[in-house]
Amino acid sequence: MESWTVLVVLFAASGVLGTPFINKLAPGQEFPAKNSVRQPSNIEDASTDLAEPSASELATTQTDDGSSIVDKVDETPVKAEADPAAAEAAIKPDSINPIGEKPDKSDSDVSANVASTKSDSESLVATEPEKIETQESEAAPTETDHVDPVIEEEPAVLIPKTGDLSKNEVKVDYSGAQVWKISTNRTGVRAVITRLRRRNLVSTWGGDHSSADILVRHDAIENVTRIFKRENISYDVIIEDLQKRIDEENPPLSPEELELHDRRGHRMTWKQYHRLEDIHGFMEYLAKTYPTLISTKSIGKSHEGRDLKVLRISDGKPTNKAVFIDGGIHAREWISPATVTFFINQFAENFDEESDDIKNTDWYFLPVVNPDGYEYTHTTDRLWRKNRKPSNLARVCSGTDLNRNFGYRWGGKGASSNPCSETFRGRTAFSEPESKALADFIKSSGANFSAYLTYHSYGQYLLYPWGYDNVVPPDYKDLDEVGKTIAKAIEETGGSKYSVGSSSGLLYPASGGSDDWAKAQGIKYSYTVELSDTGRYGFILPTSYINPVAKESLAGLRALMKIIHHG
Ligand code: 0X9
Ligand code: ZN
Repeated sequence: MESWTVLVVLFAASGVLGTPFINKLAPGQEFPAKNSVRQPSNIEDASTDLAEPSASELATTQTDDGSSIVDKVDETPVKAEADPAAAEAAIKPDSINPIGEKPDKSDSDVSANVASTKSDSESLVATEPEKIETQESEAAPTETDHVDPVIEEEPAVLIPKTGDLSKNEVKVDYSGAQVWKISTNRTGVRAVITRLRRRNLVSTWGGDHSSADILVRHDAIENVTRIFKRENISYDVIIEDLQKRIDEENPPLSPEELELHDRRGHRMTWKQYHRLEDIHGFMEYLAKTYPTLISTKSIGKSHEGRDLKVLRISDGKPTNKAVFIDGGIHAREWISPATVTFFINQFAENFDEESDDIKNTDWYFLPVVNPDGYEYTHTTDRLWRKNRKPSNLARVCSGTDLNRNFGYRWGGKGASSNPCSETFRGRTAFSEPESKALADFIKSSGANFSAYLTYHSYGQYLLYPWGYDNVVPPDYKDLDEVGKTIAKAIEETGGSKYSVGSSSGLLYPASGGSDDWAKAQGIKYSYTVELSDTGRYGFILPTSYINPVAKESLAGLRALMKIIHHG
């Protein structure tokens, strides 16, 4: 009998005697819920009961180039969290924020830290009291029209984006659309991009505090080129024809290869971006094949009724650490579920040979947080980001950005109240079944998570909280140091270079993210990992990148686990 199997048997036996953390799973059983996560009492109450905008909230404004757009005058007050018992002590980083740009008018109070110090969470207790501001939570940010450097708040212009129009599900065609990289260091450049986006001529892909990647619609190229010329804005075309890239991105496997994989019991290959069915089939296969080690559980359903499937790997030792990893919050970031399933495969198929750091951990994986959006990117619109729940507002636009819907500082900067926006925050905190299920699971699982890792793309960043504003938690030095260790481990595999920093400082303020929420629950190592690349392919990363990206990410994960187990 293999040694880990002996261990499992031993611990399973101890379970009969009532040890609380044992792995009591019979073959095929789902893993049990546990009940000991420290839970700030009313995080959910952070939800805001926003009234739908009335006609009087809509006003017509003029754009600079004379055209008329309909702007929503968003003065709807956002109720602050009543009393976030998980309240963070926030520190203004003195060296972390590289944003040199003068913020938008509504952002002028960025430096006025919003923080409260009521905390029942050890890890959130301030270590440097002199730097902590103790403003009460009632003073949480109320502005909703913040313009951030990359993904900016948009007015409620009810212009449906691609994917909203096609109720008959015709595949969205990106022929002739281009992706441009623009340096945004010069004053005024972002304002121009914002105007173009409001008119739906371009949309935001990525970027950081000094550059923006934008998608320019085919029929807008002439117009946008003219405007950029007039404004003296230079740019690089990084993708000439987006549809061509999309067509080449995910070639089907040969029938022989398919047959080979089918016989193995599941269809996952990491040579392809797979449909949800293959991903879930793979998870079920592992649970069936390794019933004493692996189990799956549907922690809820998506809006369209798909399972939110978590896979747990655990040999059931009571001394194990616990780690939660998710992927696919944003539908179009295909490299994320591919990477998370790669981790699962590595640990599941080689558990015996794995290091103690891996074996002494209870692993929880949710590779596709947004299954409706993910499927939609396969069937209809490759570049869909949000979930697929229709907005109540005239049902014109669909989808909430799940990474703006989590109930910590929900409704603040960088999260839109416009259902047509790519960063729509949802009607209330946790209004979406997917984000709610994830949070409910973390709260109720009983696992004492040491780390929460959420995989996104792109940009090659290791981001730690806070995302909601340009402040950092009291232990940010730990997060920064560990982030740098992870980045070093990735680079040392001959891999990519990752930048490390707080997400608000390195990218842009964006509230309602899952990482902030996890941190506010007291999970010490909460990171958003923005996988490759840095913009050459962006979201349309060829399948040949799956293996190298996932392998280097695994090296980073191992480095984190070493710290979690040995300090
Ligand atoms: O904007 C996001 O949600 C993430 N970037 S992405 O390009 N994948 O969309 C960054 C999230 C960082 N975390 C928070 N702002 N809380
Ligand atoms: Zn993302």
